[in-house]
Amino acid sequence: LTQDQLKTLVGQAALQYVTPGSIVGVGTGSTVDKFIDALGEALKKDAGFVAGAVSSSVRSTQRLQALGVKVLEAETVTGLGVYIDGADEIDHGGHMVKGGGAALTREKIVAELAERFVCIADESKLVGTLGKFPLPVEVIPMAAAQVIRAFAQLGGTGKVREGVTTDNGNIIVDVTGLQISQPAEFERDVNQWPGVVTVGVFARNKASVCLLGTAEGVKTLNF
Ligand code: DER
Repeated sequence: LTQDQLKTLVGQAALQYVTPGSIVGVGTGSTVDKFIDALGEALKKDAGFVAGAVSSSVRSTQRLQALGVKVLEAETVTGLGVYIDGADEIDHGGHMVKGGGAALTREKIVAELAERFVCIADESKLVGTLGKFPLPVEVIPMAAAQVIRAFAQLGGTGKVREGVTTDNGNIIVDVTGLQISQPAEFERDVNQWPGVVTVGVFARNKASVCLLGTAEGVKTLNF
C-alpha cells in the first residue's frame, strides 16, 4: 500500500468517530484532506451527516465549503464531540508534533474545544521519542532571533520557514536536533518564552485515539 492509500484508509476510518448530525472539528494536512473526501462521500448519501464543521485553517475551510459544509467560527461553539487531525509525529503516549502545514495554532485552539482528538496518520508518523521531525513553533516575527538562541541553549537548531506567514500573520521557526522525551513539560516551558505563540508539541491536547494506517490495515491506538 502506498502512503497515499494508507492516508485514504485512515481518512475513511475516521468517519466512524463522527456522530451523525454533529458539528465536527477538522484539522489540516494531506491526511485530513482524505477525511474531507470521505466526508464528501458520506454527505452524498446523507446530506445531514454533519450539521457543520469548525476548521483549523483556510485550506480546510475551502475544502469543506466546496462540499457545501457549513463552516462555523470556533468562537461560536462551546464544545465539539470530536476533532479529526493528522500529525507529523505521534509517540506511544499520544503526544504529537504538529505544524508541518503551519496551522498549529488554530489546530490547537480547535483541539481544545473537542472532547476527543482522533489522530489519523500513516505508520511512518509513529515514533518512540518526538523530535526527529523538525519541530514547528509559531513565533511573533520580532522574537524569532531570541527564540532561535533559546533553542540553541537546548541543543536545537532553529530556522525560519522561508516564505511562510501563518493565518495569524506570524512566522514559523522549525527546530531540528531536539529529543522531546518529556512532551508535557517541554510544551509548558517553551509556551512561556516571550514571542512564542504556539509550540508544535501537542501534549495538553494529545490524541485520545490514533487510527494508524499500516500495510495490515488500520490499527487503532487508544491513549
Ligand atoms: O500541520 C499539521 O499539523 C498537519 O496535521 C500535519 O501534522 C500532518 O500533515 P500530513 O497529514 O500532510 O502529513
